[in-house]
Amino acid sequence: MTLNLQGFISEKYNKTIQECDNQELYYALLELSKQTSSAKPTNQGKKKVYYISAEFLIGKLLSNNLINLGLYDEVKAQLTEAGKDLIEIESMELEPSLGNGGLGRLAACFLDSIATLGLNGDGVGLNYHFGLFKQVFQDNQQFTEPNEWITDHSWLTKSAVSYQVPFAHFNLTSTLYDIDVPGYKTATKNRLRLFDLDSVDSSIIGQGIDFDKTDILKNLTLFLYPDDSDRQGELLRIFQQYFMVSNAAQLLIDEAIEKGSNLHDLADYAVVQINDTHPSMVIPELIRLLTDRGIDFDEAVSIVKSMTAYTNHTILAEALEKWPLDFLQEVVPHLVPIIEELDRRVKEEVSDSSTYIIDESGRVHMAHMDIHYGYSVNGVAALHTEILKSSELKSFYDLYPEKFNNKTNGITFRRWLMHCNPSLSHYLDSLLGTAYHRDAAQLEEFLNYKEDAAVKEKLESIKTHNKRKLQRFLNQHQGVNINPNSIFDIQIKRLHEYKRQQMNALYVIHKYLDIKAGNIPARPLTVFFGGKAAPAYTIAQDIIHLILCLSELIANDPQVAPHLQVVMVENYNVTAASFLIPAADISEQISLASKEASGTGNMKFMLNGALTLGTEDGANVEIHELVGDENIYVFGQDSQTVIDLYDNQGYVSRDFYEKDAIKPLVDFIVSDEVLALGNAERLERLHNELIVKDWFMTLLDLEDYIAVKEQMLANYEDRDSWLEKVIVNIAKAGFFSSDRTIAQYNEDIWKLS
Ligand code: 26Q
Repeated sequence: MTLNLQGFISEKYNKTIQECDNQELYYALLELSKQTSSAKPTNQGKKKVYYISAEFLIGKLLSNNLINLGLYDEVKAQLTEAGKDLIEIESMELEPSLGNGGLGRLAACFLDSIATLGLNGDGVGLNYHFGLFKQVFQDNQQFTEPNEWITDHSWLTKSAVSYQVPFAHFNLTSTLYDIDVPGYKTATKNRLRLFDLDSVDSSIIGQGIDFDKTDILKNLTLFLYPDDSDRQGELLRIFQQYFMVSNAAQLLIDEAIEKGSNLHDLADYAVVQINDTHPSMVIPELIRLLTDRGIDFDEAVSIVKSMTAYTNHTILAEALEKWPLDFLQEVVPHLVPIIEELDRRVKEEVSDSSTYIIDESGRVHMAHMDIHYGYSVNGVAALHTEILKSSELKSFYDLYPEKFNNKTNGITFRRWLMHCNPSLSHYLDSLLGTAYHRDAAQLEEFLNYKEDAAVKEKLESIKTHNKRKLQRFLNQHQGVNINPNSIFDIQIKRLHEYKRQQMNALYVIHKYLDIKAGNIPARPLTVFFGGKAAPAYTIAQDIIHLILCLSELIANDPQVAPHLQVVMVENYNVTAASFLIPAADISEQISLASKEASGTGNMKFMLNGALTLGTEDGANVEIHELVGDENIYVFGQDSQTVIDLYDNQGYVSRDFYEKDAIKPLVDFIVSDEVLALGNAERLERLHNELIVKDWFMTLLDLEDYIAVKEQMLANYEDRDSWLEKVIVNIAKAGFFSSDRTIAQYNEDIWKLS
């Protein structure tokens, strides 16, 4: 296709490209891209997958859509000719704030792959006006602000679709907005369907992200994961979840009828993938809608059983949702008799009370409903699925072994290579051709260059280029300056104790003290952190506080600052990730073994030529298997040891704390130097937590972590061997393409034609 960008711009603004500012050019490209994808038909296949998710962390769309529509190179060339820079233009776009972390980003990668594989499937979720909060740092602490992302010119297109959603005391009328999802060079397009409520009103937001949680008409789709530390917050989440799934269920029934379904055959037209437990109420809701339309209860149950599939993303008990039946009675009383009947049937058939839907305290276990009344249960990495089968969901595996399957996560290479790292992607194209764009396994051809000095030199210069790009980004966004000649060591992910950012902070303390003692490292090190902490998660806030205090302490210490820098990236999001990941040397994947279901950042780093420093957890295990011992840095206790320690209460953090190598590091958290910069209550709480509880066993792995990290830094100096490892990692990353993951979902679960 030949593109005449100037013609398009003239028609819109009656100006030359050169005369337009970046904002105007952004609007023009948004329109061009929307027009091009709206001209594409949707897939007309009979059966369709509905990927229902509370989160879709899609990131900015302009460049990605241009890439997928095959317009990127042309647009970039024509802009460059007029003296304009696409990166600058893209910075005009506000990042949609429709997700929180891994689960949401996975959903976004999956939409890209579903579209790219030409499968018939849409994402269904909510159109949160402010999404997840915006993180700002002040006084070395995290503060939260509303994150506005919807403007007059946006990717959303209002549709004519609208449904009535019944609640206890009122009905709500929804409005559906669509965002087109063009596949990579495909003839068809897919969609993200986001339901909203016209009456939502941001004027109820007060201080920070506070608002009246009882005013459902005004607050329903304001925020993702509103604070649920009180009863009103929990009720609001039930309102949100039911609004999402009732709309989704009505949509899929309508679309099936349109294509000729008589509802008895609904499962031939629709399959629902339930992304974690947030959309679980879709099961009773579908049963309700089918019985309302004249299908008897038994048949409705069997139809729903053959069309719903559940993905588990966590083994942390606190994340598995359990709603008190009273709460459901208060919000969605019409679902209660259905859930009770589903539970009665389980109790009639099954003797193991640990699998009941409603427990003896009257709480509804959403995952249990999914497993009994869906036909597939999948984990998101091989180890995770094995742990589900052997411990967390063992009683269910005993009942339904045939339902359990693994689908190791993946990432879309369009965003996480072609878009975020064009230098590397073009270089790979020049060496390997472009076949790997559609068949990522072909990246393995890159292994042939393992000993090629010219390739290594080029990889080195690409990395430096990406470090400079990150340097500019951080300078503009946060006013910090970083040293592109240092080693970039990066840990970016939501703040959670099991992810152990605190262990990395203890490493920083170790390094600081070591430099103070006169041990000057061979090369400067920059340690990057990024991630948001849930506002009600106090210890996670304390960890951010410690990192920010350390950052300040080190920056102000002339003896240490030339050799060590700590950067906590503010408001870490997809945009920041796309600058950080291509610049990384070391990928920190240091969760307590058994706790990280998969991780997907680990895959992005590997693809972009960083080496993993990680535990044998989640998909790290599969990375290790693929690249071999030589090309990854593994440390720490394995998952079985950790599971045994939990089972026999064998971990006593104080025993580790008392060790000579550990005590000074932990105590430094409450040293005079750090207390002078921070808040004593936060620092003392964190210090105490590590000594008396340390639920995620930071101190267990700390010494090994420090030793392996030091070894890694030493090995970095052998550039030839390091770059060989980099090549192996990139070459082996093909397995982690979400195209492979989605092909497996389709083959084993969805079975779309
Ligand atoms: C639950 C109850 C109440 C409030 C919130 C929640 C809640 C919210 C979000 C529970 C879980 C989440 C998100 C989980 C998540 O992102 N999990 C990650 O999923 C990735 C994709 O599979 C994995 O790679 C990560 O390992 C996993 O942590």
